[in-house]
Amino acid sequence: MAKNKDITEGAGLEIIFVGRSNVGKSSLIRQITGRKVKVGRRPGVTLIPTHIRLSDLLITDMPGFGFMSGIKERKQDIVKDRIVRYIEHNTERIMLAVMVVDGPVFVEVADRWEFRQEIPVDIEMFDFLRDVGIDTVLAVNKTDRVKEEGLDPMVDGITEKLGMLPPWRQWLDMVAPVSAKKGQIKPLVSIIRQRLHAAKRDDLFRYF
Ligand SMILES: Nc1nc2c(ncn2[C@@H]2O[C@H](COP(=O)(O)OP(=O)(O)OP(=O)(O)O)[C@@H](O)[C@H]2O)c(=O)[nH]1
Ligand SMILES: [Mg+2]
Repeated sequence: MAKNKDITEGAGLEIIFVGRSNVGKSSLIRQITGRKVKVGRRPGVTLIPTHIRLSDLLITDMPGFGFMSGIKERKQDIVKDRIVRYIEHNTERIMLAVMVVDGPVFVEVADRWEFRQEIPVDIEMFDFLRDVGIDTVLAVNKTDRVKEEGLDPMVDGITEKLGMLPPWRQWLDMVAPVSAKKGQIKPLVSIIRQRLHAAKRDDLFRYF
């Protein structure tokens, strides 16, 4: 834990990965940076953000929120509160948030929450990030699980839930369909590079 504290020292920029448990945040970070983020033995039990340091840039893997089997509801609230507090505390240096969703199941899960008249936790997080003024990108992961012709309708359904009118391709600068499993991560890497370029940090391209 002390190690984690050290690694953040002097970091001026940060990219955070947020999303429900099991959507593929850690897998994506690994694909993008070629570095493995430390993971706990059991998924969903890690309560603290984990970091990779690339020069003065931090890549942060947030604990997953939402349903986690075997984890009490109260603990889930603690996770959500910690994430919100972490973001509020570090807003200044967070240049980008990547919200990762499990593409093939997102709409179904969101519908279930809405049926119970609850706001899906990832939609709540997406709105929160934008409210605090953090540039937020949506990574629609696990696209390897849909047929090619099913991709556009799937992404349209997801973006619509997040308040972006279809067709989703008009949001190419903030929506990236990816497959961490297949290593198909180009759209997300392009967006990250574009943001780094805008921040005059082309020097960091060598890490991506
Ligand atoms: N089919 C498919 N499976 C994936 C993909 N990305 C990740 N997975 C699988 O999804 C599971 C969860 O991946 P993780 O990277 O651990 O997910 P996470 O979001 O970091 O999960 P937490 O740390 O629990 O919040 C693993 O079994 C991965 O192999 C993908 O693009 N396609
Ligand atoms: Mg993880």
